Order: sequence, then structure tokens, then C-alpha cells
Amino acid sequence: MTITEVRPQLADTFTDTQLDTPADNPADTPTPDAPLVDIVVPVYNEAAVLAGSIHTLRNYLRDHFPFSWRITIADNASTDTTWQVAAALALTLDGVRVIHLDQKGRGRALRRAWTDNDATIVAYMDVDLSTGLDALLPLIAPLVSGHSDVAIGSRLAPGSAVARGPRREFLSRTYNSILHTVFGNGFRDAQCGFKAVRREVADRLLPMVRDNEWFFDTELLLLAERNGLRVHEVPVTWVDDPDSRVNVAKTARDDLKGVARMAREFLRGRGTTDLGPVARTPLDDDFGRQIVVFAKIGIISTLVSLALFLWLRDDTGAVAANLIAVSATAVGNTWANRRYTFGYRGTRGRGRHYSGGVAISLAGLALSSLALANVGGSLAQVLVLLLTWGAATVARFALLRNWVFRSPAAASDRA
Ligand SMILES: Nc1nc2c(ncn2[C@@H]2O[C@H](COP(=O)(O)OP(=O)(O)O)[C@@H](O)[C@H]2O)c(=O)[nH]1
Ligand SMILES: [Mg+2]
Repeated sequence: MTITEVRPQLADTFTDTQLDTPADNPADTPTPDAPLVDIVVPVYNEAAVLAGSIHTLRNYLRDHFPFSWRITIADNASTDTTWQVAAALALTLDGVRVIHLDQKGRGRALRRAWTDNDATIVAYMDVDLSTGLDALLPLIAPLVSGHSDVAIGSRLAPGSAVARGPRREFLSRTYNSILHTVFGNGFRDAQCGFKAVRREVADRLLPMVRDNEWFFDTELLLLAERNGLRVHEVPVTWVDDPDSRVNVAKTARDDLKGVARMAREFLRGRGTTDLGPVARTPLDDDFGRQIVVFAKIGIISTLVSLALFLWLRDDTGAVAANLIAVSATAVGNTWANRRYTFGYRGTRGRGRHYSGGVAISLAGLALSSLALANVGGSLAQVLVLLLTWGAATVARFALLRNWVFRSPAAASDRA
């Protein structure tokens, strides 16, 4: 793709009702004027700052941004003069348009503005311009090049510079730690009001996103990662604007409910979709990574099994203690290898994976039981166990890799 300076000529102003007619749905009828990037500015009762921010953003885009662009102001249900200000801006400024929704909710506004869109990349930023605009190009460029699918500003990534109050800082860090603990996600800041996504990716993911308010962002990111998409994180300079539309207590409650809902969905194997041509193709062979991750998981489950064995041996006898110790880690070991070593997340192939993994554990168990039955003495038993478990582990890796999780899995299988 060449980088050209294309000034958008669109200044369409349309309302919610108009958007519902197919002729007004630009996603269905791409126009030659379709910009590469559409930056949505969601607003709710922002009459005081809207014009200033749109001018600043527009001047920045005109003077510093190498791709073609459009600004979409997305107003829901403002009760001040936001709509009038927005409509006037759209009428007088090239490259600025406005949409209106009757119902509140920032997620709802983004969903609508991103769906009814003919741009290749859809983005959004908060109207208070808390994020320094110099982060915009690093946000968009990895999506233009195809390197990433989703890009987010981050106030918690190394290199970011953040000025905000202790309460917001604490809540943000706590929330993101909870996310990380529950989902093991790779992104650090789910809530920065500065994000972009390839529209073809948005088209696949948005129908799965249920939230229409503040949890919308988190849900989108979790779903992106779950479906094997790449999320690019850009450290930002953030100067907080204390004027806020957020009801912190309610939003925190809703966020926690959202986390619980997503955790339940993921545990049930849901949250994956057929990404079609948008899916990332897995590498043919990532043996080195697989074996190191497998070894880490193996060490943890061996330590757990060994502790159980030593704890139970005097009461149950060595053979029974071995049976319990190995059985106790068989399922967890298979779960971890399925997820981390071989990268499967959804339900597809799950039955086969678990029965294969557990069958291999049982074969290892038979081997170690036989050996145990023939030795006495505490040290000898531990040595025999480590040897037989070790041999079983080598066989386990070979069997998992070449049989149970035959690699490379098709992208849709991994999902
Ligand atoms: N369209 C729309 N935008 C909203 C809504 N609520 C908040 N916003 C916008 O979302 C952005 C972030 O809101 P803000 O109050 O600055 O959030 P904070 O920075 O987390 O305190 C601003 O541009 C708001 O105008 C809403 O219900 N609908
Ligand atoms: Mg703000």
C-alpha cells in the first residue's frame, strides 16, 4: 500500500434513522472516497469541548498523518447541545461527519460507528484528547501493514507517561491485574480510550461482543486474543481530564460482572468464531517454544505429584500413592499443555485431546507402578519415580505433539 496524502471529501451528516437504510450504509456500498482510517469520537454531553477537540484532531491529521482519514463524531442521547455543535462541525469541516444514536452507552456508539463504516481501519479516541496524538501513527501503522489486528493505547506499558489521580491509577491497575489473573491476557491496559481495529476483524468480532457500555473494550480485546489475533500495545502519554462521564462505582461493578460472564463463557469453551480469511495462520513448526513450555508445565506437575506421593505414601503404600499423585495432575497437565503448549482454546477437538492426554498419563502410571512394586526404600522409590516419570514425559511430549495435537493445527481448529 502506498502512503499518500488523500484529503477526505466526505462531510456527511446523517442520523440514526437514515443509517438504517441500505443506501446510507457505507459498509455495504464502498465509495471511492472511503478513507483508510475512520477515527470515531464518542461523545455524551460534551458541547463545551467538542469543537475545540475536533479542530485540534483535524489539524493534527491534516498536518501530520500520512494516511487518508475521516472523523466520525458519535453522539448518543446527549441532553446538552452536543448534537447541534457536532452537526455544525460536520457541515462546515471536510472529513468530519456525525452520527446520532438514541440510546446511551459508549460501546453502543462504537459498535454502530464501526459497523456502518467503509474505512479499512476503524479507531476511536476520547473527546478530551487525554492521549497524546503522537501515539496515533504507531497505533494505526501496524494495522495498515497487516502486522496486527487490533491496536490499543496503554497507560500501563513500559514507556508510557501518565498523569492521573491516585484513585483512577489504583482502580486501573487493580482491574487490569484481575483481568490478567483470570484470563492470562497479554495486553496490559484494557480501558484506555484510544484504540483501533482492522474493520474486517471488527466485522467478525463485534457480533460476539455483548456489552454496550464500558466493558465493551475489554470484551473486544479478550475475544481478539482468544481467537488468536494479534493485539498491538502502544505506550501513550496520558494527561487525565478530571471531567468524567464515568460513574466509577457502577462501572466497576459492571466490569466485574463482565469478567465473571466472560470467564464462564470461556470455561464452557465459547468465545471463538470462524475468522475465515482474517484468521492468523499458525507457524508450521514452533518446536522450540513448544518444548520449553511443555518442560515448564512438566516440572510444575512433577513437583505437585511428588509432593502428593511423599505425603500419602506412608498411609496408602507406594503404589496407591503413585496412582493418586499421577491421576491428580493428569487432567491439569493436559489442560495446560492443550492451552499453552499447543495453543488450543475452544471446544473443537477437546474430547479427543483430553482422552488422549489422560490415556498417555495412565500408560506412564502403569510403567511407574510396575517399577515401584519392585523397589523398597524411600530414596530408591523417589529415584525410580523420577526416572519412570521422566521417561514417560519424553514419550508424552512425542505423543501429544504427533498424535493428540498433531501440528500444525488449522487456525480454525485452534480457535
Ligand atoms: N457516544 C457516547 N460517548 C460517551 C458515552 N459516555 C461517555 N462517552 C464518551 O467517552 C469518552 C470518555 O469519557 P470520559 O468521561 O472522559 O471517561 P474517563 O476518561 O474514563 O473519565 C468521552 O469522549 C465521552 O464523551 C455515551 O454514553 N455515549
Ligand atoms: Mg476522560
